[in-house]
Amino acid sequence: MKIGIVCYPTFGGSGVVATELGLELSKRGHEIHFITYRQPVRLELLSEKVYFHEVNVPEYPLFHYQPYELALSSKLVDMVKLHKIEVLHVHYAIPHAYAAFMAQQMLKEEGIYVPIVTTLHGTDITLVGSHPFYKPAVTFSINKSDAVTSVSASLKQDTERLFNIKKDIHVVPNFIDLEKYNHEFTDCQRDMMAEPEERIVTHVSNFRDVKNIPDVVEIFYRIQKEVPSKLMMVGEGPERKPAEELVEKLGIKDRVVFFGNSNEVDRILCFSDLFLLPSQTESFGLAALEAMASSVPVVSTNSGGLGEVNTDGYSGYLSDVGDVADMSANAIKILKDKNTLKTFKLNAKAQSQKFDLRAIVPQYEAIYKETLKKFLVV
Ligand code: GMT
Repeated sequence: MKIGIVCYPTFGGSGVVATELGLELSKRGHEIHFITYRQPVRLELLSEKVYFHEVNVPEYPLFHYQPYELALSSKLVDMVKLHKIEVLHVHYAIPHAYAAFMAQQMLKEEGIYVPIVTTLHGTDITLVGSHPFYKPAVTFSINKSDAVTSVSASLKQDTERLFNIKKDIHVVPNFIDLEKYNHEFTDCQRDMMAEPEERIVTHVSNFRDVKNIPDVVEIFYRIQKEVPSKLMMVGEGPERKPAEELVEKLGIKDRVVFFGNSNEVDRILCFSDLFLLPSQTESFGLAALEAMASSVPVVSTNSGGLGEVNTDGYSGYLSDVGDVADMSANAIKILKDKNTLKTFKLNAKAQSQKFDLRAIVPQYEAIYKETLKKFLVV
């Protein structure tokens, strides 16, 4: 099949899922066309089965806002025609589903029919999409998609609660390539980061408000009082600077490392003992899954789809949003005793196996096939 993938090419989870999906689909024999404004960060290798088409938005002084979705729709029309793309899979409703619908209508005028599969990732629904300024357009584009998927049952429920949806939403969870995590780094260079008796606590995100970054620092502050430990903060975003200030204020600067965005998250996870994810909301929590695949237990909130990924008392613990005391106590429980930590590490790894891409990617393939079949009959 020839599949066009539209996504955000940045470090965010939706772009990562879209890129990994495209790469795996190409290994399974499909021809993949990424159509976005920059080469996706995890897309290192282009091949005869993987193409990248850049969407350019020329600057024009009359426009206060440059019309990206217009440029994207036009690019989609051109690419579908040029490469005979059979299915468009758009990740993140705004503005991708909307732009894809416009492209579909333009192509229809020329007798070309291409179905749209839209994957909802979370913030496109819970934070941005439900805002009154966007809601009518998001509702419209979801209902006009030929198939809709969401990354958790919780996100499906949120979508149905917040929007007037007439489509059936298929739940297809985030996934990981477990083989990539079966690395046996002989040396994670752990000793560069911590003393042998210290535990390593890690947080990875885009440092936005929704991640509750001050809670990460506060939880760690309580942990390090009980268990000698270090905190690894990975990622970049608006909450990084306030977090650095808080770390300074709490007098724990020598115990915290801020890495910024990193392409070596797997190495950092390799030497980590615990992952913190105290988010206000999280449709799935890909970062938590990546941690578990590296045998790192997760202390998180129970918001959104996190309970579908992290099992309380097994792969980690779940607490109410903002309950820093409970999350700290849970973290200490895991870290304090060597045997308990070992058990949680094994459990975290076992839990991640439920989300192996070999089990999940065929679900998307089945959706493409089914959608194409229905679409061509109508
Ligand atoms: O986590 C983020 O803020 C980035 C965001 C995105 O859209 O790229 O991630 C969302 O999609 C991921 C992939 O499906 C999910 O694993 C994340 O849980 C989700 N983030 C939120 O719901 C806050």
